[in-house]
Amino acid sequence: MKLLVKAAKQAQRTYFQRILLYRFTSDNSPLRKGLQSTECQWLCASSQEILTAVRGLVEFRQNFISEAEEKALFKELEPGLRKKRYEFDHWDDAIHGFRETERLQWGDDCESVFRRVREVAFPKGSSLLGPVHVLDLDKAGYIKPHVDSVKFCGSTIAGLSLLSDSIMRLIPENNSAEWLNLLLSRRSLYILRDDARFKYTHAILKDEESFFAGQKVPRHRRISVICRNLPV
Ligand SMILES: O=C(O)CCC(=O)C(=O)O
Repeated sequence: MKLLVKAAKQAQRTYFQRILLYRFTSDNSPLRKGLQSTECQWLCASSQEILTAVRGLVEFRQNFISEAEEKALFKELEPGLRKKRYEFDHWDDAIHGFRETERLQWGDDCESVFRRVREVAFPKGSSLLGPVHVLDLDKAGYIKPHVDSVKFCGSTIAGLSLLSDSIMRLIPENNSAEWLNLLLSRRSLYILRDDARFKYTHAILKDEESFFAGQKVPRHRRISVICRNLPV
């Protein structure tokens, strides 16, 4: 039985590792020191140029789901998540302090949320990756910079944030001196499209680094519910 559980876990890991292709940036990056930034309510960037470059490719919808919908999603997910342990020593150390699952079938309350996500985030008629990916980050968890695999995911990534605010950082792969910070508020939806998804790494910052425009954004346990389309 133990062996079966181990094999199933390994298979799930391999699946998600194929989805995520990791790229790392230096811890000494000047970005961490908060150089001049252009600020608005949910997007903060190192320069006007980079803001212009991602216009239309990074989208954010505050309060995309209601408190009742957040509760409904949590109620469906929590029993399954609770059975798993947070993993802090992943062999490739790419995600730290997480547990994850995927889900194909949802109750009616949740299904209506996904209908709305599909409507606003994905090009009409595009095929979505069947199961929705659910990532539960412990308060001490974080995701290092990576680009999702082009082999398994298409042009668009759309993520709902449950339980906590967090900071997502995007860095252009060809210029690690530039950056964008997205303030992903609880119950919001973010959408990364085309170049923002292919040419920028994205990361979820750890609590200690979680600042937006100079303000601390406490990172608690956070569940993200991520939809992707398939490559064409
Ligand atoms: O938790 C999130 O919203 C981001 C997840 C992520 O980086 C990914 O699945 O590629």
